[in-house]
Amino acid sequence: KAQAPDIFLPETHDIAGLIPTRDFNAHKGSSGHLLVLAGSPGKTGAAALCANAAMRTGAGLVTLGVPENLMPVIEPMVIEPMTTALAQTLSGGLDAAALDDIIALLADKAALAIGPGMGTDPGTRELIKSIMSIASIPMVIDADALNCIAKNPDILDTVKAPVILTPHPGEMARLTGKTTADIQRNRMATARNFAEKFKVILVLKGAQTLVACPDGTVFICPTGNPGMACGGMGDVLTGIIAAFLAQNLPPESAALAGVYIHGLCGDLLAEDHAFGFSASDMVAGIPQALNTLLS
Ligand code: NPW
Ligand code: AMP
Ligand code: MG
Repeated sequence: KAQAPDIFLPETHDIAGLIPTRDFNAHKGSSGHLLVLAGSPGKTGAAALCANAAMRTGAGLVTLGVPENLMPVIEPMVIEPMTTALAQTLSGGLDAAALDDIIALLADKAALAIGPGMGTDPGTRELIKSIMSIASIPMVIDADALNCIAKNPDILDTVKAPVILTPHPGEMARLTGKTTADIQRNRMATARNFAEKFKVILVLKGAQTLVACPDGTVFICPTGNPGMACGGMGDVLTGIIAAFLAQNLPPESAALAGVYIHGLCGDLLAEDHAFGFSASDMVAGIPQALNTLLS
């Protein structure tokens, strides 16, 4: 539904039409292989939530790359995703020395999700910038990957592939050098200007998440609720959007469908409890949200 020539309030049927359908002969190799780079000591949950959410959204295969010392911790947290150990910094985040292994991992992947719980060690910052300028597959850039480029967002001009950024208002403030209050006062213009300037899809999270496109179009998401104001929710969103990218949805559709279904999933959980549901509950609820949307 158009609110203004370039502002849209998507409805259920608009989103349902974006969801990928499956061939009778589909197999895991035809449903998209996603690479997730995430996690650091104390933030393994973010990595697991993101990878598990991607599986629940229909990615055929998910490979989760984490700092090597986290392998014994992460493996019991992710059953369906595969894991791979990568070089780490002294404080345990992913290190720039992991770049060659990551380039090899990227070769057969359909999409990349980068950032949840990664930390902002100098070695991690360097790695994230290198990956962004080398990768040629669609990517979702979230959380610490946003923080790592916040002082130098011009790096986005060097990215060859379609990019979806998913900042919450605090991360958006860091990206733009403004305060969180500035961002919240001016959400629409902030999201649109950034998307137009850097030719990216900018998802500005929070109540009524905005999806801003490079051509200046902005979608206002009607789903979601305050019960979702708790840790890990954004890490789940990143996995959902990245799974849609891996299944070949165009980036704008992946972002829009991802934000809508994430909010719908929260709304279904809030029918039983207004708050107190968790990001893990969201992961488990994704298939039901997809089913509700399509029924
Ligand atoms: P303020 O204070 O108002 O200026 P951070 P994080 C703002 C990982 N996680 N409306 C607000 O700013 C993530 O993936 C790991 C308005 C708030 O204080 C990251 O890698 C978990 N303002 C890392 O931790 C679970 C809003 O932002 C500040 C807003 C740090 O991420 C948790 C907080 O942002 C987490 O996901 C809103 N809607 N939302 C795990 N289990 O492993 C946010 N703000 O400092 O970037 O911290 O988002 O927790
Ligand atoms: P993050 O801060 O990265 O964990 O992301 C939080 C996620 O929960 C985003 O998708 C937000 O849009 C969503 N969320 C948080 N608070 C609310 C709210 N009050 N209403 C709707 N969605 C919310
Ligand atoms: Mg987050």
